[in-house]
Amino acid sequence: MIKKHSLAQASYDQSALKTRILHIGFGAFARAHPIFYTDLANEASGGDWGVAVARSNSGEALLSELDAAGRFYTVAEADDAGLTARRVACVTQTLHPLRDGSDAIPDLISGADLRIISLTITEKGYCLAGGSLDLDHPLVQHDLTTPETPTTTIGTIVEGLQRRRSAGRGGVTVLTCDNLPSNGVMCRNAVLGMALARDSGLADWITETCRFPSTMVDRIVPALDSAASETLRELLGHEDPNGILCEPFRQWVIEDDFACGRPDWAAIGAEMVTDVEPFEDMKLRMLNGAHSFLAYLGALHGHATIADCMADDVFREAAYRLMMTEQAPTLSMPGTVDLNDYASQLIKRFSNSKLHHKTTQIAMDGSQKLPQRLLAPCAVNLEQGRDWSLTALAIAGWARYVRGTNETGAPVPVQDPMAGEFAQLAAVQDGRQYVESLLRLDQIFDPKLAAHSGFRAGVLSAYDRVAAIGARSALIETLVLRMDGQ
Ligand code: CS2
Repeated sequence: MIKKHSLAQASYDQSALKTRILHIGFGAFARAHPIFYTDLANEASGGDWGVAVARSNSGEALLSELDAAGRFYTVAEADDAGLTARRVACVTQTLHPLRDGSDAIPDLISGADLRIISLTITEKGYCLAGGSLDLDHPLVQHDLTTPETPTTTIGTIVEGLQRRRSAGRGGVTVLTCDNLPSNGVMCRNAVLGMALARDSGLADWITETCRFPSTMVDRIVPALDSAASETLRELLGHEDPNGILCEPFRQWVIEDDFACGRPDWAAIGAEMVTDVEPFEDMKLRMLNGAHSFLAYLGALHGHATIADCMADDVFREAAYRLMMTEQAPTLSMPGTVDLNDYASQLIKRFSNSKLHHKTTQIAMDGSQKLPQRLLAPCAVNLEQGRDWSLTALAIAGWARYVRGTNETGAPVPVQDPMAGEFAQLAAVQDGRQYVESLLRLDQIFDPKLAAHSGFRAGVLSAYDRVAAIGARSALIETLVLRMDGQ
């Protein structure tokens, strides 16, 4: 039974909106964050900001279901105080290349109404290698050979911008909402890398007319599970396959650099700033870093969700210590930000028992996440002679997790672009040899860091402890050693 709840409806007219934003990647996070902000901004400040939503790989049927529901879906915010829900009304159109043809998205990009292309395509969607577009990536090569039928999001955007330029229109803003460091720069590098490989005139036009602001996006939005679907059904009286259940907290820090306007997101709490980087690093290290730490070590121990980890004193204390002693000291924040408050707030958010945020969901794509979440702060700590023993356990936990089983021997899902490589190594190696092989994967480990003798020794010994006594005992051992050393 839902304890206390409310359900709000938009008071603006959906049919009066224009398709000013194309959002690619209509997954759980997008529905509860950037699109939700646009709905609230329309409500607060008016405007005609409609959003066309697109998916590229899976989810074709979900988009058709959204059309059938009048393009309304529900965002429900849940915590112990109850449930507050809103029907989002700003979606004007849905697009899927398999359903609508490969011209649909590029043609929409070339249209006169469009102002912004926003993205939630996950880290791997940018096809980057070392901060530039990976020109050896098979899908990138495909998009360079047959640019009119692109398969990657980056290829689709570049093809759309090419058509826009040919139509004599101005540039747009490409707004990344993914958890990459300097995400605007990374997104720009990917788009310009593809454009340059096609036509330097196109690359120059994009440089002159388009903008790529960086953003820090934050809201915990687990994939919809059956319990969340049931809560929505109870609330609405019918199914909402595109509905989502998330935490009440939301934050969006945006570099205010747009080519041709934006919704009034500031009116409903977005922070428009000139430099997003400190906020991105804070969130990537303290929130996402702690998430990955809990995901690998928690899943190995048998904790199914982040809230389960928080209900375990050892994991909760270790996550807080990781944030405050190994991540916060690597940040330089504006004076108004109190990192201790931030860490305490994160522990509270992680403890929300209404969210069933699976450790195995967060464990996905570790090869794309480890560098910015755990390895970058680790390199700072090594350089500054600071303790990084909890980070070592997180890296060791990842190494142990990608072998594909937890501590009871039960299988855990290893979903990662490098899963094949991990499986090959795990089949024939373990211990020192296995860890050394992982550290040689330079798509994950910067060779300078991997060659650091202190780093190698720390990760090796953490791996030994996790393998020998298990994740939870290894955490206790590390926390006790620290207290002894104080
Ligand atoms: C999580 C993020 O799945 C993950 O890797 O760490 O999705 C996290 O929940 C969001 O970034 C929170 O804003």
